[in-house]
Amino acid sequence: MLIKRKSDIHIPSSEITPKHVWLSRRDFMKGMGAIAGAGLLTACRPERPPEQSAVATSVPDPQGSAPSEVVDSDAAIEQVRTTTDELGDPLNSYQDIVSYNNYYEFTTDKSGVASLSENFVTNPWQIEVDGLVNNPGVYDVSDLLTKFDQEERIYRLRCVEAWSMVIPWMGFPLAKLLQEVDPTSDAKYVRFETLYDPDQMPGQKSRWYEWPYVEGLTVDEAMNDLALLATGIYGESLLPQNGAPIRLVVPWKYGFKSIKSIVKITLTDVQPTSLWMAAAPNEYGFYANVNPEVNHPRWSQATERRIGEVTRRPTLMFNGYEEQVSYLYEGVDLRENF
Ligand SMILES: Nc1nc2c(c(=O)[nH]1)N[C@H]1C(S)=C(S)[C@@H](COP(=O)(O)O)O[C@H]1N2
Ligand SMILES: [Mo]
Repeated sequence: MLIKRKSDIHIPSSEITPKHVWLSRRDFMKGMGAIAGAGLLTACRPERPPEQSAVATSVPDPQGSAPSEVVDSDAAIEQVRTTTDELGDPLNSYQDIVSYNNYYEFTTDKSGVASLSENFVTNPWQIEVDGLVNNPGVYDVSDLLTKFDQEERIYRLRCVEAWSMVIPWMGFPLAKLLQEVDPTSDAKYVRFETLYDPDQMPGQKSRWYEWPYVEGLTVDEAMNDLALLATGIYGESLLPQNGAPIRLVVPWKYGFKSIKSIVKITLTDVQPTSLWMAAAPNEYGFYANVNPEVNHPRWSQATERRIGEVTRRPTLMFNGYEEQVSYLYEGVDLRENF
C-alpha cells in the first residue's frame, strides 16, 4: 500500500532543543518511515575507528530492514535535510546505530553484537527499584511505556574510545521514575544493574570483568532532565544490541555510563563501583563526564570521529550540554573527579 502524506509528518527541526523535542509515538513513526523508506541516511557506513586496526567489513544492504510504510520521497528528502541535532549536525542512520555497538555481555566486536544478541529475550521484562526509597516497586517495562509519555530526544553519544553518533531516542526522563519511588533524604547515589544471564549473554562468561554490568549517578545527576530511560530509536522499539527493552542514556557523560538492559535500580548512600571502575580504576572514574581537557591515560579526548564522517571534530565540554549540566559540578575539580 502506498501512503502519501506530507502535512502530517512531523520531524523535529534544527530549532528544537534536545530537551523538549516532543512527538506522539504514532506521528513519529510515520515520519521515520519516510526517512527510512527513502534510504537517504543509510549511505554512510561506520568505518573502523582509528583505535581499531581490523579490516573494514561490509554490511548488508539496509533496505531490507526499512519500515514497510512507503511515503512520498520529496517529503522524505525534505525531512532528511531538516533532521539534525540542535547544533545542526545530521542524525546517524538507523543502520549505523543498530550495527556498530558496544555491549560486552555479547562480544567486544562492535559489528558482531547485532547478530549475537538477535535472540535475546526482552519481553516480559521487569525492573526492580529499591534501596533508600519510600515506595520501592517492581515495574513491568510494558507498563512504564504507557505510564510515562514517550518523548523523542536527539542526543549525541560520545564513546570514551573517541567516536560519536547522533541518535534520536524515544524514552522518558529517569526523574519521573525516581519521583514515583520517592528517594529518602539519605539517598545520594543511583546504582543501575544490567541483567545477569550468561546463558543468553556469552560475554558474561569472560572473567576479565565483574558481572553484572553496573553503573551509577549521583541523585542530582539522575534528576537532571537530560538523563533518559530510553525505550526506542527512530520511533522503533529498541533492538537487543542497543540495550532492549530499556537502557539509560546520559548524554553529557561517556557512552559507557549509558547502561543497557537494566533490571535493577537502587538508591543508596554509597558511591556505586561501576564495572569499568572495578576493571581499570586509573582509567575510568565514577563521573566520566565528557571533557576534552582531561585525556584518557592511553589516548587524547580532545577530538572525536563522528561515525560516517572522515575528518575528526573537536570534542565539546560535557559533550555540548554544558548549559544544562554545569551547575552539577560547581566547585568540583573535574581532573580529580574524572
Ligand atoms: N550493559 C552494558 N551497557 C553498555 C555497554 C556494555 O558493554 N554493557 N557498553 C557501553 C558503551 S562503552 C557504549 S559507547 C554504549 C554504546 O551504546 P550503543 O551500542 O547503543 O550505541 O553502551 C554502553 N552501555
Ligand atoms: Mo563506549
